[in-house]
Amino acid sequence: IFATKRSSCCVSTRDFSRPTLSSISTRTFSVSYRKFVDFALDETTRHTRLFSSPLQEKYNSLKPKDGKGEISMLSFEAPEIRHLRSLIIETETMQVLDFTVFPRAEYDVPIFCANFFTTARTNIVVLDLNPLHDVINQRDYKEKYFKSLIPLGLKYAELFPWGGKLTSESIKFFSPIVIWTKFSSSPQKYETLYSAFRDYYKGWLELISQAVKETDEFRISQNLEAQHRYLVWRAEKDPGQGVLKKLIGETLAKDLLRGFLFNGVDELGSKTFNDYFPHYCPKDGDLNNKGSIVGKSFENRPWDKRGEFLGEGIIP
Ligand code: BLA
Repeated sequence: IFATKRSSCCVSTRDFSRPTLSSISTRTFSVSYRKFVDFALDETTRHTRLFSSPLQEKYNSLKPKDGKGEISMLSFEAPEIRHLRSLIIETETMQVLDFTVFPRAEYDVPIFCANFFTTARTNIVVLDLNPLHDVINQRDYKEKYFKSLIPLGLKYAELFPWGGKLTSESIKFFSPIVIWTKFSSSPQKYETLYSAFRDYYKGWLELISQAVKETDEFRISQNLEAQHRYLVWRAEKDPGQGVLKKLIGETLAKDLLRGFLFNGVDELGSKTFNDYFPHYCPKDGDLNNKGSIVGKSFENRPWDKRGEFLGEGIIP
């Protein structure tokens, strides 16, 4: 379907052709994130028409340098969705899901974000509807999208304790319902994570389904810039970069980040990392090798039960 009907075909639930997945060996992995992606795609087709993306042809599947395991990619578009993409890494030692959905610039709906890194022992998890605009100072934007979701966030905040200090800058990309957590691997936790993923994704689909398409050019350009800023942040600072470089080498990792995972970073705007995040301003000019100049903060969850931000020292 990807090769022959790419731009004209409306994908139904049964049409998903996954050449990359069928070629994976039958070895049992302790955890697989494939059913998460299956769920999301099926659920999306209940709400909108999903088309395979032109990126699918190039970004399909990759072998790690050591030949062990597989990296699988899927990529779609829809009338409201600029880019829905998933990356699954399955090796003998890790399972990774990076599943993100970027709405088109006519929508100020949050960006759906699921990043799960799993080894035999531990899990590093971010699950969120990343707000496109400021939810710390812009009450109207926060209420518009998150008021109805606060109870969902509270439910999972109990089940998934706060993961501890993180790059302070990241908190501005997170919402009051963010799940940021680390936990030891167990089947129960995996099932709870699957349940959280389903609930958050259904919540996001409700938002995008009900969203009103923006026609005001200025607002559209603001949405576009916010999307670009997000892409620039993640393409530069994603903590998964080190793992990707180890698996496939620096050149391929960079291409995967800029061309696939954060596609649009080189096309949707011309501002640079320093334009958007001047406070990083590394003295030696070496942005890539720096962690955060701002540092790590937020030992505890900085949102209260009403979704009010409790943190201090956030750069506006
Ligand atoms: C760690 N991943 C983290 C951390 C966060 C995120 C907050 C904690 C460390 C830190 O903050 O520096 C995720 N940060 C995010 C997300 C956003 C953000 C989603 O700002 C969105 C705005 N993680 C992946 C992938 C891999 C991965 C694809 O998403 C591997 C291929 C690995 N994440 C990974 C690893 C760590 C990590 C190994 C621990 C190492 C570290 O702390 O640098």
